[in-house]
Amino acid sequence: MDKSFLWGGSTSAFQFEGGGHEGRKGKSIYDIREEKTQVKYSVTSDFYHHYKEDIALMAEMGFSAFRMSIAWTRLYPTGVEETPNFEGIKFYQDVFQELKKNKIEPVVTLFHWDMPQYLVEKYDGFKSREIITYFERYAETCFKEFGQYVKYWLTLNENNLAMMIPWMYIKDKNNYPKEEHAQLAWDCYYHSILCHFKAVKRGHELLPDAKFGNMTASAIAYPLTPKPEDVLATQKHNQRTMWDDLDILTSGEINPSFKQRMADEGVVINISDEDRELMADSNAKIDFISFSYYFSLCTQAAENRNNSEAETMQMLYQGFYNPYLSRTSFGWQIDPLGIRIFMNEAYSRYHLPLLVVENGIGVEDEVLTKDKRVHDDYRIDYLAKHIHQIIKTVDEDKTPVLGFLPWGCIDLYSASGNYNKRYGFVYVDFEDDLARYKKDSFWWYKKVIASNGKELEKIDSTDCNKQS
Ligand code: BGP
Repeated sequence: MDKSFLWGGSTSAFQFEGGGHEGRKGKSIYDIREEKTQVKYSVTSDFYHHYKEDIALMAEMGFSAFRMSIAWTRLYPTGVEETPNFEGIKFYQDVFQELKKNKIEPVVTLFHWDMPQYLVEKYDGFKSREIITYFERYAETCFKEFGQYVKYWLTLNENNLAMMIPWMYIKDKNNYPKEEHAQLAWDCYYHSILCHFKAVKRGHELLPDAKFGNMTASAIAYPLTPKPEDVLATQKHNQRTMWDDLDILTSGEINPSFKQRMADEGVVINISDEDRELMADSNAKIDFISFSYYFSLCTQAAENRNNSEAETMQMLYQGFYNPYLSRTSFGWQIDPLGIRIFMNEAYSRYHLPLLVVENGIGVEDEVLTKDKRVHDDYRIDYLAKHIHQIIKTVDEDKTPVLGFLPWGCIDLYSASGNYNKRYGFVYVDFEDDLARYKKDSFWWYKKVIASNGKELEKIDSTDCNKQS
Protein backbone atom coordinates (compact mmCIF):
# COMPACT_ATOMS: atom_id res chain seq x y z
CA MET A 1 0.00 0.00 0.00
CA ASP A 2 1.23 3.42 -0.92
CA LYS A 3 2.20 5.69 1.97
CA SER A 4 -0.13 8.37 0.60
CA PHE A 5 -3.20 6.14 1.25
CA LEU A 6 -5.74 8.18 3.23
CA TRP A 7 -6.81 6.58 6.50
CA GLY A 8 -9.60 8.22 8.45
CA GLY A 9 -13.32 8.39 8.97
CA SER A 10 -16.48 10.00 7.74
CA THR A 11 -19.46 12.05 8.97
CA SER A 12 -22.14 14.43 7.72
CA ALA A 13 -23.34 17.75 9.11
CA PHE A 14 -26.97 16.82 9.81
CA GLN A 15 -25.94 13.67 11.68
CA PHE A 16 -22.88 14.93 13.55
CA GLU A 17 -22.49 18.68 13.71
CA GLY A 18 -25.31 20.00 15.90
CA GLY A 19 -25.15 23.70 16.79
CA GLY A 20 -28.48 23.96 15.05
CA HIS A 21 -29.53 27.16 16.76
CA GLU A 22 -26.15 28.84 16.65
CA GLY A 23 -24.15 31.05 14.35
CA ARG A 24 -27.29 32.20 12.52
CA LYS A 25 -27.74 28.79 10.93
CA GLY A 26 -30.98 28.45 8.97
CA LYS A 27 -33.35 25.49 9.05
CA SER A 28 -32.84 22.46 6.87
CA ILE A 29 -35.33 19.66 6.24
CA TYR A 30 -33.89 17.85 9.26
CA ASP A 31 -34.60 20.75 11.62
CA ILE A 32 -38.21 20.50 10.52
CA ARG A 33 -38.10 16.77 11.20
CA GLU A 34 -36.85 17.58 14.70
CA GLU A 35 -39.93 19.72 15.27
CA LYS A 36 -42.12 16.76 14.28
CA THR A 37 -40.25 13.83 15.82
CA GLN A 38 -38.27 15.27 18.77
CA VAL A 39 -35.09 13.68 17.38
CA LYS A 40 -32.46 16.26 18.26
CA TYR A 41 -30.92 17.05 14.89
CA SER A 42 -29.98 20.47 16.27
CA VAL A 43 -27.66 18.75 18.76
CA THR A 44 -26.60 15.30 17.47
CA SER A 45 -22.98 14.63 18.57
CA ASP A 46 -22.38 18.38 18.85
CA PHE A 47 -19.20 18.51 16.80
CA TYR A 48 -19.95 22.24 16.69
CA HIS A 49 -18.74 22.58 20.27
CA HIS A 50 -16.55 19.45 20.47
CA TYR A 51 -14.55 19.81 17.27
CA LYS A 52 -11.19 20.37 18.96
CA GLU A 53 -11.65 17.34 21.21
CA ASP A 54 -12.89 15.22 18.29
CA ILE A 55 -10.04 16.22 16.00
CA ALA A 56 -7.60 15.39 18.80
CA LEU A 57 -9.15 11.91 19.01
CA MET A 58 -8.82 11.50 15.25
CA ALA A 59 -5.20 12.62 15.41
CA GLU A 60 -4.56 10.14 18.20
CA MET A 61 -5.84 7.34 15.97
CA GLY A 62 -3.49 8.60 13.27
CA PHE A 63 -6.12 9.85 10.79
CA SER A 64 -4.68 11.40 7.66
CA ALA A 65 -8.15 12.37 6.34
CA PHE A 66 -11.57 13.24 7.69
CA ARG A 67 -14.77 13.45 5.68
CA MET A 68 -17.39 15.96 6.77
CA SER A 69 -20.08 17.93 5.02
CA ILE A 70 -20.87 21.62 5.00
CA ALA A 71 -24.36 22.55 6.15
CA TRP A 72 -25.70 24.68 3.29
CA THR A 73 -27.94 26.50 5.82
CA ARG A 74 -24.94 27.54 7.90
CA LEU A 75 -23.57 29.52 4.96
CA TYR A 76 -26.92 30.52 3.41
CA PRO A 77 -29.63 30.28 6.10
CA THR A 78 -32.47 30.19 3.60
CA GLY A 79 -30.43 29.28 0.55
CA VAL A 80 -31.29 32.46 -1.37
CA GLU A 81 -29.29 35.21 0.40
CA GLU A 82 -27.05 37.34 -1.81
CA THR A 83 -24.13 37.15 0.62
CA PRO A 84 -23.01 34.30 2.87
CA ASN A 85 -23.26 34.19 6.63
CA PHE A 86 -19.89 35.18 8.07
CA GLU A 87 -20.35 33.15 11.26
CA GLY A 88 -20.87 29.98 9.26
CA ILE A 89 -17.75 30.58 7.20
CA LYS A 90 -15.75 31.27 10.33
CA PHE A 91 -16.86 27.99 11.96
CA TYR A 92 -15.71 25.85 9.04
CA GLN A 93 -12.46 27.80 8.65
CA ASP A 94 -11.72 27.13 12.31
CA VAL A 95 -12.43 23.43 11.83
CA PHE A 96 -10.23 23.20 8.72
CA GLN A 97 -7.40 25.03 10.48
CA GLU A 98 -7.65 22.61 13.39
CA LEU A 99 -7.55 19.66 10.99
CA LYS A 100 -4.52 21.09 9.17
CA LYS A 101 -2.77 21.68 12.47
CA ASN A 102 -3.24 17.97 13.15
CA LYS A 103 -2.10 16.99 9.63
CA ILE A 104 -5.54 15.70 8.70
CA GLU A 105 -6.76 16.28 5.14
CA PRO A 106 -10.41 17.40 5.03
CA VAL A 107 -12.60 15.57 2.48
CA VAL A 108 -15.66 17.74 2.08
CA THR A 109 -19.14 16.88 0.85
CA LEU A 110 -21.07 19.89 -0.41
CA PHE A 111 -24.50 18.37 -0.02
CA HIS A 112 -25.32 15.54 2.37
CA TRP A 113 -29.12 15.66 2.15
CA ASP A 114 -29.77 18.69 4.42
CA MET A 115 -31.68 20.82 1.94
CA PRO A 116 -32.55 24.34 3.20
CA GLN A 117 -36.19 24.25 4.25
CA TYR A 118 -36.87 27.59 2.57
CA LEU A 119 -35.88 26.06 -0.79
CA VAL A 120 -38.22 23.16 -0.10
CA GLU A 121 -41.10 25.51 0.69
CA LYS A 122 -40.49 27.86 -2.20
CA TYR A 123 -39.26 25.56 -4.96
CA ASP A 124 -39.79 21.99 -3.77
CA GLY A 125 -36.03 21.45 -3.67
CA PHE A 126 -34.47 19.81 -6.70
CA LYS A 127 -37.89 19.57 -8.36
CA SER A 128 -37.32 23.09 -9.64
CA ARG A 129 -34.58 24.28 -11.94
CA GLU A 130 -34.29 27.48 -9.89
CA ILE A 131 -32.30 25.61 -7.30
CA ILE A 132 -29.28 25.27 -9.59
CA THR A 133 -28.41 28.97 -9.32
CA TYR A 134 -28.52 28.84 -5.53
CA PHE A 135 -26.49 25.67 -5.31
CA GLU A 136 -23.88 27.11 -7.65
CA ARG A 137 -23.62 30.23 -5.50
CA TYR A 138 -23.22 28.11 -2.37
CA ALA A 139 -20.61 25.83 -3.96
CA GLU A 140 -18.64 28.80 -5.24
CA THR A 141 -18.60 30.31 -1.74
CA CYS A 142 -17.23 27.03 -0.37
CA PHE A 143 -14.49 26.92 -2.99
CA LYS A 144 -13.50 30.56 -2.42
CA GLU A 145 -13.62 30.49 1.37
CA PHE A 146 -12.28 26.99 2.04
CA GLY A 147 -10.25 26.22 -1.08
CA GLN A 148 -6.97 27.00 0.66
CA TYR A 149 -7.64 24.17 3.14
CA VAL A 150 -9.56 21.58 1.13
CA LYS A 151 -8.12 19.47 -1.67
CA TYR A 152 -10.80 16.73 -1.92
CA TRP A 153 -14.39 17.71 -2.67
CA LEU A 154 -17.45 15.51 -3.09
CA THR A 155 -20.58 17.01 -4.62
CA LEU A 156 -23.86 15.24 -3.67
CA ASN A 157 -24.05 12.37 -1.21
CA GLU A 158 -25.24 9.08 -2.77
CA ASN A 159 -26.84 10.91 -5.64
CA ASN A 160 -27.61 7.77 -7.61
CA LEU A 161 -30.40 7.30 -5.06
CA ALA A 162 -31.99 10.60 -6.11
CA MET A 163 -33.74 8.73 -8.92
CA MET A 164 -35.02 6.03 -6.54
CA ILE A 165 -36.08 8.28 -3.66
CA PRO A 166 -36.58 11.76 -5.13
CA TRP A 167 -39.00 12.71 -2.36
CA MET A 168 -36.08 12.98 0.06
CA TYR A 169 -35.67 16.62 -0.88
CA ILE A 170 -39.20 17.72 -1.66
CA LYS A 171 -42.12 18.67 0.52
CA ASP A 172 -44.41 15.74 -0.12
CA LYS A 173 -44.55 13.46 -3.10
CA ASN A 174 -48.24 12.97 -2.44
CA ASN A 175 -48.73 16.54 -3.61
CA TYR A 176 -48.24 15.02 -7.07
CA PRO A 177 -50.57 12.46 -8.63
CA LYS A 178 -49.10 8.94 -8.80
CA GLU A 179 -48.90 9.02 -12.57
CA GLU A 180 -46.51 11.99 -12.31
CA HIS A 181 -44.06 10.29 -9.94
CA ALA A 182 -41.76 8.98 -12.66
CA GLN A 183 -41.48 12.48 -14.12
CA LEU A 184 -40.98 13.90 -10.63
CA ALA A 185 -38.10 11.48 -10.02
CA TRP A 186 -36.46 12.45 -13.26
CA ASP A 187 -36.89 16.22 -12.64
CA CYS A 188 -35.34 15.96 -9.16
CA TYR A 189 -32.51 13.78 -10.37
CA TYR A 190 -31.79 15.86 -13.47
CA HIS A 191 -31.63 19.16 -11.59
CA SER A 192 -29.41 17.56 -8.97
CA ILE A 193 -26.90 16.36 -11.55
CA LEU A 194 -26.86 19.80 -13.16
CA CYS A 195 -25.91 21.11 -9.69
CA HIS A 196 -23.16 18.48 -9.62
CA PHE A 197 -21.79 19.44 -13.05
CA LYS A 198 -21.91 23.18 -12.27
CA ALA A 199 -20.04 22.64 -9.00
CA VAL A 200 -17.34 20.44 -10.52
CA LYS A 201 -16.79 22.87 -13.39
CA ARG A 202 -16.61 25.93 -11.14
CA GLY A 203 -14.44 24.04 -8.67
CA HIS A 204 -11.92 23.07 -11.31
CA GLU A 205 -11.83 26.66 -12.58
CA LEU A 206 -11.29 28.19 -9.15
CA LEU A 207 -9.10 25.48 -7.62
CA PRO A 208 -6.96 23.88 -10.32
CA ASP A 209 -5.04 21.74 -7.83
CA ALA A 210 -8.11 20.34 -6.07
CA LYS A 211 -9.80 17.01 -6.87
CA PHE A 212 -13.53 16.62 -7.36
CA GLY A 213 -15.58 13.48 -6.99
CA ASN A 214 -19.18 12.35 -6.82
CA MET A 215 -20.55 9.98 -4.15
CA THR A 216 -22.23 6.74 -5.20
CA ALA A 217 -24.24 4.43 -2.94
CA SER A 218 -22.88 1.06 -3.97
CA ALA A 219 -24.81 -2.10 -3.22
CA ILE A 220 -23.64 -4.56 -5.80
CA ALA A 221 -26.19 -7.22 -6.76
CA TYR A 222 -25.40 -10.86 -7.59
CA PRO A 223 -27.72 -13.23 -9.46
CA LEU A 224 -29.58 -15.45 -6.98
CA THR A 225 -28.95 -18.42 -9.28
CA PRO A 226 -26.80 -18.98 -12.38
CA LYS A 227 -29.95 -19.07 -14.53
CA PRO A 228 -29.22 -16.70 -17.44
CA GLU A 229 -32.47 -14.78 -16.80
CA ASP A 230 -31.27 -14.06 -13.26
CA VAL A 231 -27.88 -12.94 -14.55
CA LEU A 232 -29.55 -10.56 -17.00
CA ALA A 233 -31.92 -9.23 -14.33
CA THR A 234 -28.90 -8.58 -12.10
CA GLN A 235 -27.02 -6.81 -14.85
CA LYS A 236 -30.01 -4.54 -15.40
CA HIS A 237 -30.42 -3.94 -11.67
CA ASN A 238 -26.80 -2.81 -11.27
CA GLN A 239 -27.08 -0.68 -14.39
CA ARG A 240 -30.17 1.05 -13.03
CA THR A 241 -29.02 1.53 -9.46
CA MET A 242 -25.36 2.47 -9.98
CA TRP A 243 -23.95 2.58 -13.49
CA ASP A 244 -26.59 4.75 -15.20
CA ASP A 245 -25.67 7.61 -12.88
CA LEU A 246 -21.92 7.08 -13.17
CA ASP A 247 -22.24 6.80 -16.97
CA ILE A 248 -23.77 10.29 -17.05
CA LEU A 249 -21.28 11.82 -14.64
CA THR A 250 -18.27 10.43 -16.49
CA SER A 251 -19.42 10.75 -20.12
CA GLY A 252 -21.75 13.75 -19.85
CA GLU A 253 -24.43 11.81 -21.72
CA ILE A 254 -27.48 9.78 -20.84
CA ASN A 255 -26.93 6.26 -22.13
CA PRO A 256 -29.47 4.79 -24.59
CA SER A 257 -30.89 2.23 -22.15
CA PHE A 258 -31.58 4.93 -19.56
CA LYS A 259 -33.30 7.03 -22.24
CA GLN A 260 -35.40 4.03 -23.21
CA ARG A 261 -36.35 3.41 -19.58
CA MET A 262 -37.57 7.00 -19.26
CA ALA A 263 -39.47 6.80 -22.54
CA ASP A 264 -41.14 3.59 -21.30
CA GLU A 265 -42.16 5.38 -18.11
CA GLY A 266 -43.57 8.33 -20.09
CA VAL A 267 -40.91 10.74 -18.88
CA VAL A 268 -40.29 13.80 -21.05
CA ILE A 269 -36.68 14.89 -21.21
CA ASN A 270 -35.90 18.51 -21.98
CA ILE A 271 -32.16 18.93 -22.19
CA SER A 272 -31.14 22.36 -23.41
CA ASP A 273 -28.07 23.01 -25.57
CA GLU A 274 -26.58 24.86 -22.62
CA ASP A 275 -27.05 21.78 -20.41
CA ARG A 276 -25.45 19.57 -23.03
CA GLU A 277 -22.49 21.89 -23.25
CA LEU A 278 -22.08 21.93 -19.48
CA MET A 279 -22.24 18.13 -19.14
CA ALA A 280 -19.75 17.67 -21.97
CA ASP A 281 -17.27 20.20 -20.55
CA SER A 282 -14.03 18.49 -19.56
CA ASN A 283 -13.81 20.76 -16.50
CA ALA A 284 -17.12 19.33 -15.30
CA LYS A 285 -15.81 15.75 -15.18
CA ILE A 286 -14.96 14.06 -11.90
CA ASP A 287 -11.37 13.14 -10.94
CA PHE A 288 -12.27 10.15 -8.76
CA ILE A 289 -15.26 8.06 -7.71
CA SER A 290 -16.12 8.06 -4.05
CA PHE A 291 -18.66 5.61 -2.71
CA SER A 292 -20.38 4.08 0.30
CA TYR A 293 -20.45 0.33 0.69
CA TYR A 294 -22.27 -1.60 3.41
CA PHE A 295 -23.68 -4.74 1.80
CA SER A 296 -24.42 -6.67 -1.36
CA LEU A 297 -27.69 -8.32 -2.30
CA CYS A 298 -29.11 -10.88 -4.71
CA THR A 299 -31.62 -10.35 -7.49
CA GLN A 300 -33.72 -12.67 -9.57
CA ALA A 301 -35.76 -12.40 -12.76
CA ALA A 302 -39.49 -12.03 -12.08
CA GLU A 303 -40.28 -15.17 -14.07
CA ASN A 304 -38.00 -17.30 -11.89
CA ARG A 305 -39.47 -16.22 -8.59
CA ASN A 306 -41.64 -18.66 -6.73
CA ASN A 307 -43.18 -17.84 -3.40
CA SER A 308 -40.25 -16.09 -1.85
CA GLU A 309 -40.77 -12.36 -1.87
CA ALA A 310 -37.90 -9.92 -2.24
CA GLU A 311 -37.13 -7.98 0.93
CA THR A 312 -36.43 -4.29 1.20
CA MET A 313 -32.89 -3.61 2.30
CA GLN A 314 -31.64 -0.30 3.64
CA MET A 315 -35.04 1.24 3.05
CA LEU A 316 -35.08 0.92 -0.72
CA TYR A 317 -33.32 -1.98 -2.43
CA GLN A 318 -35.59 -4.85 -3.33
CA GLY A 319 -33.44 -7.94 -3.04
CA PHE A 320 -32.97 -11.49 -1.78
CA TYR A 321 -30.61 -12.64 0.93
CA ASN A 322 -27.50 -14.49 -0.13
CA PRO A 323 -27.40 -17.96 1.48
CA TYR A 324 -23.60 -17.76 1.75
CA LEU A 325 -23.47 -14.56 3.79
CA SER A 326 -24.25 -13.60 7.37
CA ARG A 327 -26.06 -10.38 8.31
CA THR A 328 -25.80 -7.55 10.79
CA SER A 329 -28.55 -7.12 13.37
CA PHE A 330 -30.07 -4.61 10.93
CA GLY A 331 -30.29 -7.29 8.24
CA TRP A 332 -27.46 -5.87 6.13
CA GLN A 333 -25.46 -8.68 4.55
CA ILE A 334 -21.81 -8.80 5.49
CA ASP A 335 -19.81 -9.21 2.30
CA PRO A 336 -16.19 -8.01 2.39
CA LEU A 337 -15.49 -9.41 -1.10
CA GLY A 338 -18.35 -7.30 -2.42
CA ILE A 339 -16.40 -4.07 -1.93
CA ARG A 340 -13.60 -5.50 -4.04
CA ILE A 341 -16.00 -6.68 -6.74
CA PHE A 342 -17.61 -3.23 -6.88
CA MET A 343 -14.30 -1.39 -7.07
CA ASN A 344 -12.86 -3.62 -9.75
CA GLU A 345 -15.94 -3.28 -11.89
CA ALA A 346 -16.16 0.51 -11.39
CA TYR A 347 -12.50 0.89 -12.30
CA SER A 348 -12.75 -1.25 -15.39
CA ARG A 349 -15.73 0.83 -16.53
CA TYR A 350 -14.50 4.35 -15.75
CA HIS A 351 -10.73 4.17 -15.19
CA LEU A 352 -10.94 6.57 -12.26
CA PRO A 353 -9.40 6.03 -8.82
CA LEU A 354 -11.78 5.01 -6.04
CA LEU A 355 -12.20 6.50 -2.59
CA VAL A 356 -14.10 4.57 0.10
CA VAL A 357 -16.01 7.24 2.04
CA GLU A 358 -18.47 5.04 3.94
CA ASN A 359 -18.31 1.50 5.29
CA GLY A 360 -18.89 -0.07 8.68
CA ILE A 361 -21.22 -1.95 10.92
CA GLY A 362 -24.13 -0.19 12.61
CA VAL A 363 -25.03 -1.70 15.98
CA GLU A 364 -27.94 -0.96 18.25
CA ASP A 365 -27.65 -0.67 22.03
CA GLU A 366 -23.89 -0.96 22.28
CA VAL A 367 -22.85 -1.62 25.86
CA LEU A 368 -20.83 1.00 27.69
CA THR A 369 -19.37 -0.88 30.65
CA LYS A 370 -19.10 0.56 34.15
CA ASP A 371 -15.47 1.38 33.51
CA LYS A 372 -16.53 3.22 30.31
CA ARG A 373 -15.36 0.67 27.75
CA VAL A 374 -17.04 -0.75 24.67
CA HIS A 375 -15.85 -4.21 23.64
CA ASP A 376 -16.77 -4.01 19.96
CA ASP A 377 -15.06 -7.11 18.55
CA TYR A 378 -17.79 -7.37 15.89
CA ARG A 379 -16.70 -3.97 14.52
CA ILE A 380 -13.03 -4.94 14.46
CA ASP A 381 -13.93 -8.16 12.68
CA TYR A 382 -16.15 -6.43 10.11
CA LEU A 383 -13.68 -3.66 9.32
CA ALA A 384 -10.61 -5.93 9.30
CA LYS A 385 -12.21 -8.15 6.66
CA HIS A 386 -13.17 -5.18 4.49
CA ILE A 387 -9.75 -3.53 4.79
CA HIS A 388 -8.13 -6.86 3.90
CA GLN A 389 -10.11 -6.94 0.65
CA ILE A 390 -9.33 -3.28 -0.11
CA ILE A 391 -5.63 -4.04 0.23
CA LYS A 392 -6.00 -7.00 -2.13
CA THR A 393 -7.85 -4.75 -4.58
CA VAL A 394 -4.85 -2.43 -4.65
CA ASP A 395 -2.01 -4.96 -4.44
CA GLU A 396 -3.36 -7.88 -6.45
CA ASP A 397 -6.03 -6.46 -8.75
CA LYS A 398 -4.11 -3.22 -9.37
CA THR A 399 -7.21 -1.05 -8.95
CA PRO A 400 -6.18 2.33 -7.53
CA VAL A 401 -7.80 3.20 -4.20
CA LEU A 402 -7.10 6.58 -2.61
CA GLY A 403 -8.24 5.85 0.91
CA PHE A 404 -10.57 4.34 3.47
CA LEU A 405 -12.89 6.61 5.46
CA PRO A 406 -15.36 4.42 7.36
CA TRP A 407 -18.71 5.86 8.39
CA GLY A 408 -19.50 7.52 11.71
CA CYS A 409 -15.95 7.30 13.11
CA ILE A 410 -17.22 9.06 16.21
CA ASP A 411 -20.77 7.95 17.05
CA LEU A 412 -23.44 10.01 15.36
CA TYR A 413 -27.12 9.87 14.45
CA SER A 414 -28.05 7.16 12.01
CA ALA A 415 -30.17 7.92 8.97
CA SER A 416 -32.35 4.91 9.68
CA GLY A 417 -32.03 4.12 13.39
CA ASN A 418 -31.63 7.35 15.37
CA TYR A 419 -28.72 7.36 17.77
CA ASN A 420 -29.28 3.79 18.90
CA LYS A 421 -27.40 2.64 15.84
CA ARG A 422 -23.72 3.29 16.29
CA TYR A 423 -20.74 2.97 13.95
CA GLY A 424 -17.89 4.72 15.75
CA PHE A 425 -14.46 4.02 17.17
CA VAL A 426 -15.47 6.54 19.81
CA TYR A 427 -18.61 6.15 21.91
CA VAL A 428 -20.71 9.27 22.41
CA ASP A 429 -22.88 9.14 25.50
CA PHE A 430 -26.04 10.82 24.25
CA GLU A 431 -27.60 10.41 27.67
CA ASP A 432 -24.78 11.99 29.61
CA ASP A 433 -23.47 15.28 28.35
CA LEU A 434 -22.21 13.82 25.07
CA ALA A 435 -19.06 12.51 26.73
CA ARG A 436 -16.64 10.67 24.41
CA TYR A 437 -15.16 7.24 25.28
CA LYS A 438 -12.67 5.18 23.27
CA LYS A 439 -13.97 1.77 22.18
CA ASP A 440 -11.69 -1.26 21.72
CA SER A 441 -11.83 -0.60 17.98
CA PHE A 442 -10.18 2.80 18.62
CA TRP A 443 -6.94 1.10 19.66
CA TRP A 444 -7.23 -1.48 16.92
CA TYR A 445 -7.71 1.16 14.17
CA LYS A 446 -4.76 3.14 15.53
CA LYS A 447 -2.55 0.07 14.98
CA VAL A 448 -4.00 -0.55 11.54
CA ILE A 449 -3.21 3.01 10.49
CA ALA A 450 0.27 2.99 12.03
CA SER A 451 1.09 -0.21 10.12
CA ASN A 452 -0.51 1.12 6.89
CA GLY A 453 -2.98 -1.74 6.94
CA LYS A 454 -0.55 -4.53 7.75
CA GLU A 455 -1.68 -5.25 11.32
CA LEU A 456 -5.29 -6.23 10.97
CA GLU A 457 -5.55 -8.94 13.56
CA LYS A 458 -7.79 -8.34 16.52
CA ILE A 459 -6.15 -6.91 19.59
CA ASP A 460 -6.71 -8.20 23.06
CA SER A 461 -8.97 -5.90 25.06
CA THR A 462 -6.65 -6.13 28.06
CA ASP A 463 -4.19 -4.44 25.72
CA CYS A 464 -6.66 -1.56 25.34
CA ASN A 465 -6.83 -1.13 29.07
CA LYS A 466 -3.10 -0.78 29.24
CA GLN A 467 -2.98 1.83 26.53
CA SER A 468 -5.68 4.14 27.82
C1 BGP B 1 -25.57 6.23 3.99
C2 BGP B 1 -25.63 7.71 4.28
C3 BGP B 1 -25.11 8.11 5.63
C4 BGP B 1 -25.33 7.09 6.72
C5 BGP B 1 -25.12 5.66 6.27
C6 BGP B 1 -25.49 4.60 7.27
O1 BGP B 1 -26.58 5.90 3.10
O2 BGP B 1 -24.86 8.42 3.34
O3 BGP B 1 -25.60 9.39 5.91
O4 BGP B 1 -26.48 7.32 7.42
O5 BGP B 1 -25.80 5.39 5.08
O6 BGP B 1 -26.86 4.39 7.28
P1 BGP B 1 -27.70 4.33 8.61
O7 BGP B 1 -27.42 5.58 9.33
O8 BGP B 1 -29.10 4.22 8.16
O9 BGP B 1 -27.25 3.12 9.32
